Amino acid sequence: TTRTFPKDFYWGSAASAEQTEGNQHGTKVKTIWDHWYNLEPNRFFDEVGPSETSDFYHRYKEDIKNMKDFGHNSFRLSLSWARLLDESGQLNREAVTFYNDVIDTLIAHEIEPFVNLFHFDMPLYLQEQGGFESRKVVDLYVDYAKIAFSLFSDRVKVWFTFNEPIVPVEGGYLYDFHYPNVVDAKRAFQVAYHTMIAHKKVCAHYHDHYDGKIGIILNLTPSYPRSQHPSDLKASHICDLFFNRSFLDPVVKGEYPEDLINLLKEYDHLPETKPEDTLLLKNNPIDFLGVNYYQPRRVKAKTHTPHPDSPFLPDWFFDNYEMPGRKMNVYRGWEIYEKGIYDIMINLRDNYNNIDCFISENGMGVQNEARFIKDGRIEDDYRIDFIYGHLTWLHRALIEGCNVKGYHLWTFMDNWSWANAYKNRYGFFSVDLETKHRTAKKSAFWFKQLAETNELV
Ligand code: BGP
Repeated sequence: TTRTFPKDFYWGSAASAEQTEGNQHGTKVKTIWDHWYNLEPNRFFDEVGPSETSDFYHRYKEDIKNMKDFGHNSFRLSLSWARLLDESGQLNREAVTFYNDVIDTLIAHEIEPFVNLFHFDMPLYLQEQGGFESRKVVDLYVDYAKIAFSLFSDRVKVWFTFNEPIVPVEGGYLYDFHYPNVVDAKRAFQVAYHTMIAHKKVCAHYHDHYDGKIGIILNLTPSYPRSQHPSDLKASHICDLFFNRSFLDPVVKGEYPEDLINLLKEYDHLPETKPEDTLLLKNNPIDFLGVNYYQPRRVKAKTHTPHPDSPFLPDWFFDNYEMPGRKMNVYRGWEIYEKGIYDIMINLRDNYNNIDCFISENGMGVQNEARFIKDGRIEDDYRIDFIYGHLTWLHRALIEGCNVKGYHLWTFMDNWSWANAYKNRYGFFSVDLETKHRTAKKSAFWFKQLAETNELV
């Protein structure tokens, strides 16, 4: 069967500043990642840091031409706060020139720029002032957003405030996989709450002054219970509250789920709020939701009661469950469950006003792809299968009335990643780490055909 996608469907890929730009030394202030990488290089696979990554900073013209040649009509990038502004809030002219030219080059190639303001890359000096635990940093983020809009929104019509805002909360304040790697739920929820306030303030400003679209990118992980037993259902409900609805509900519905508030109240973990937040939260909905989907969560009732002295964590309320027979991406340790993308869309259709959305990330990281080279090209049939499987379900969601407007692969070219450096490769293009030479993989040719015809065969 051939599945036809709408004519104006957005096809493309996504990337982030810290992971692709390189050119970190002396040209920008340090981010938490530059800092952490120097502190604990052993945490990172094969000692490739954000400085040694794909060098988009110097090669964006070639990359954008490749995007065009391989069917992209849209591309998501992020701006680096640490590159655009220095510690005293002064504009870095070189950064402005760089982003201006990236945006102009995209537009010249008829590729719509989707611009994200924050992709995990907190400037270190602001983390030292408390990061998003601090209201002052929230205000500085709003200032940064205003500057970005004033510089680029004459040409950029699709903006995002944050990528996966829950990840720095989980990684930095609950489970120790991002800097500042503390385990403290109270601080975690304060960061989550302030990130939401920052998001809402920026949406308010944007809607007051500009007429493009503004949204946020959330990683949604459908949380499937092991069984229909009430204890499993309850476990998966709580998991969903923490990992999906803690951001999705305030973003789309303007309020936090009551069950979540009650639970945090019960454990004395409610964040500090201000009276004026209520209206801000209630209003200022988004225009466009980016959905990152990689894997579902499978959840069962807790088998042991957590020790009351152990630090409070969301998984006090559920255990993860490995479904027998599940399909895995063994390199990343993530389950592959294509139907999850459909379940997310149906949930958005039925419970979130059928909000306009697109798949802002989906993809497959694989180690040692060089072993798949034939005649100089990586034959990544596994990636084609992965995309095909997800698009089949996405197409079904579309037919069933979901407002899904596009699909972006993570990522355009292999890049540096937060926890495993250059180990798992996700790109349509491979990058030679020594020469920085780019080579299209088989999936890039397959995607080109799809994007240029809108037909999934
Ligand atoms: C998402 C992030 C991306 C990217 C991707 C792949 O959570 O938004 O920045 O890194 O995951 O994950 P990883 O690189 O950890 O394999």
